Amino acid sequence: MTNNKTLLAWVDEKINLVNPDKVMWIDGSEEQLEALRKEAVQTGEMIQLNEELLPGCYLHRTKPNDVARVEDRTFICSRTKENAGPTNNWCDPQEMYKKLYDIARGTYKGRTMYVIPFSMGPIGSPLAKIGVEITDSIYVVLNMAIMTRVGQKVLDVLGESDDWVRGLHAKCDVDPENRYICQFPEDNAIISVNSAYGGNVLLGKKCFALRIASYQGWKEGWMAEHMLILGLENPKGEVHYIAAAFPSACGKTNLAMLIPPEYLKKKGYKVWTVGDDIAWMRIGEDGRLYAINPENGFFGVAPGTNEKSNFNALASTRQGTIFTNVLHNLDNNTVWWEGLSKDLPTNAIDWKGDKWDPTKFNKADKSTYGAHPNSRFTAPAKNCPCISDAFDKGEGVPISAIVFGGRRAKCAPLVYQSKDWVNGVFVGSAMASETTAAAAGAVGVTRRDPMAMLPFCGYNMGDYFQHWLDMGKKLGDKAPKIFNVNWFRTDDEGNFLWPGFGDNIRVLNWIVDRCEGKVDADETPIGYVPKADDIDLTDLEDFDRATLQSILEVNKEVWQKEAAEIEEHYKKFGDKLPHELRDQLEGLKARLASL
Ligand code: GTP
Ligand code: SPV
Ligand code: MN
Repeated sequence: MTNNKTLLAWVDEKINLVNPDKVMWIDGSEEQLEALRKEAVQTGEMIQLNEELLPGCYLHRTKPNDVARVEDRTFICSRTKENAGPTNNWCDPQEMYKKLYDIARGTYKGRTMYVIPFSMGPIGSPLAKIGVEITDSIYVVLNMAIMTRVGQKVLDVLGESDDWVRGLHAKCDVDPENRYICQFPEDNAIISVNSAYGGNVLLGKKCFALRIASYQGWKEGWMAEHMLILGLENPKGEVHYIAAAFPSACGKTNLAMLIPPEYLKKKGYKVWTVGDDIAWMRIGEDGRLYAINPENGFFGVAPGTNEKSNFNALASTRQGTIFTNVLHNLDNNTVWWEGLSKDLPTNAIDWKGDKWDPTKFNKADKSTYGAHPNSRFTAPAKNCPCISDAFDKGEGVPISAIVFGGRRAKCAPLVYQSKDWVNGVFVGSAMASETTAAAAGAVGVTRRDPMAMLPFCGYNMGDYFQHWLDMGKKLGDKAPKIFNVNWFRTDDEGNFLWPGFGDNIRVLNWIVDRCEGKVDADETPIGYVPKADDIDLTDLEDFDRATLQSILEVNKEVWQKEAAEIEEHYKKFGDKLPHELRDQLEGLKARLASL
């Protein structure tokens, strides 16, 4: 399939290491993929679902100890510890290679080695990059074939080039004690052992498109970000593109596929999806920032997805989709998860593979759930009813606004605009959010997650902040405007105050109006906050302007506490913290003091 010497040598080396019975190169043909699906069904690795209701769809269950990313076992193995920085686990690369090779050695015995050439971004796009993943998992092959562009076409574009990312995955015994997800930024290399779950093993996604790519972007002058990309079309037919960074399970897929409320739809508002998780952004010839989605599918959170909350995501999963760790409804051989419908299936198998007892279901107790809280669907982007025309275009879309956001029960207002780019970088660097089920560990704990990149930045986060500042200098007055949103403010009983989902377009419209200089705002110590009359609340039931006012409020005491926490957070970066950001913090403190 290829004469690329660096690639052939690497594959040979890995064959000698893991010792497979057979080697299969993934050519991207439907015949080859179909044969693999059949094999996975035969061995029980996947269950084929109802051919009429869910054509080409499969269910897969991972081991109960392997259901999310594992941040404490993820390493950035740069040559020096300083390059990994204070927010990443680090290990000396030579030491880690040895450890991982010892773990992986001989583990493909009795198994097939699959070699997957893949492109992140439309094949041949100037913004795209190529990787090759070796794996012993058919599940990984079939997911990669949805999430990326795979096969011969990629090798044709690669030619003799040495510019490709090396990804080695070995399931081994799926032993959590020996699980490691390691990035070697200077070597363009990734090694993942002892997992068979999503972000740990689909190496094109977080490992390459964020951890390795963020490092490449730093070196090459572009940005790899944990951002959705959407196009907001107004009644005049103009489309403004917005990129938004929210931490895992904080609403990127939902926002990217938003359906406007009926009356705005009638007026002609529409949202087009370019991407739901990752954006690669470069400065274009006209000096603006252009973004592509390097992925080809959606690895989306299943729970909470339903016809009403995210019609387009659900529609995307109706064919050619792999479901992971959802509930299997035996009555009609389909799938179900909490929040899909009110009726609980009565004849079903839960995500662990046990008979499910719906009478025991208790919303407050996750152990009674049929689907795992981080259960996911892997759906082809082309299934999405609102996929943007620009999705497959390699040149990317010009970004008007960058939006940060997270889950904050209190503190952050519904939306505010930063004063300028540097202030926006400050806002991103200080972002915090309550943790979710997307990573192993406690859920609901507030932590600082700069630019939603805490688990994904492949180098020193102090340098990453500086890179953001440098990009702003290059963009000058063509820089996107930077905003912050929070859909998750709650009342004292923990109920969400803002309706969210489709109604978030009311906030996006304000954001675009601000970009166009069409609407005024109130200046506060943290930035520009909407005047309550400027957020359109037409047709919103159970939500009044007084509540809106309450979630737009910037409270002096709350923000002084926040500023103190930011100061604490900044301490980790030591000398690496750009002085502009320290000045920003001092500025915020001074403005709060005089409030
Ligand atoms: P990753 O794929 O992990 O990066 O997550 P994501 O950021 O794409 O999050 P996603 O859109 O899948 O949403 C995660 C959870 O947040 C789901 O349970 C949604 O139902 C919920 N959610 C999304 N948007 C909103 C919103 O506007 N309001 C509220 N209350 N919940 C939301
Ligand atoms: C996330 O956790 O941000 C995801 C899912 O998008 S995973 O691919 O597992 O990282
Ligand atoms: Mn994500």
